[in-house]
Amino acid sequence: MRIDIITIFPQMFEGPFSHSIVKRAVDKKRVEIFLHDLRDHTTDKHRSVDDYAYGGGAGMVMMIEPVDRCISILKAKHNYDDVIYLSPDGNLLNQPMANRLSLSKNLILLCGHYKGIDERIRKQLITKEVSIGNYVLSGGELAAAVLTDCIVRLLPGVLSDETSALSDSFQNNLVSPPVYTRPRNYKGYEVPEILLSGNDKKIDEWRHEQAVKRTEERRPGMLKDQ
Ligand code: 6GU
Repeated sequence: MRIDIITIFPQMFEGPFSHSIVKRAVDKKRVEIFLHDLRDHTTDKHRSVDDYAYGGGAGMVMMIEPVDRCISILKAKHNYDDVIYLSPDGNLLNQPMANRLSLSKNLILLCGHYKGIDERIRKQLITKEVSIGNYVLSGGELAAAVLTDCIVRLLPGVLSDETSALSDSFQNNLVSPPVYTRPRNYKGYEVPEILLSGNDKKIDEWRHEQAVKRTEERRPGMLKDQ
């Protein structure tokens, strides 16, 4: 997979993409991630990417021209499955959406800022709008990093069998059961006896029961999210 991210803060991605699973996926060539500084696609000497809103009001608006120029250059070289705009009013990201997006070959992610982006970008250039939750971030960068992580870990060969994405919370409409590691007794807090029994069948049953119980308690509406 190829992911092109258009942003005015390319450095914001250095941390999230140079560690852990995303780094491993890049190293194993399961994904190529390219960061594009929107300011490199401006034509004026101030390299401005935003301007005042027509009709007045507080807040600057991201201009269409640099975005269009950047996207056109990319589209001339690659076919994109989607051009995604990260926006708090987009479709809420969930696991089924991530699963679907992970089947893409090439994606463009556009990070917005300021009061928003010129509506013509959304109408003419964007094919999907994604939000990562009902709260407002300062810009689309952190959301794009979240979306990238969530997609990339699903790509074939990125996770090992033991950490397979199939056993993730949300993948079977169930959250994960509790897990424990050494020591067996920590300051009097014990590990459930069943996990020490060596009976794999019983352990699987227990884990499933716990997952169902937790899902009912914590995510009663989970089935409805699909
Ligand atoms: Cl995608 N962008 C911004 N700015 N805020 C958000 C978001 C995106 N998703 C949730 N909050």
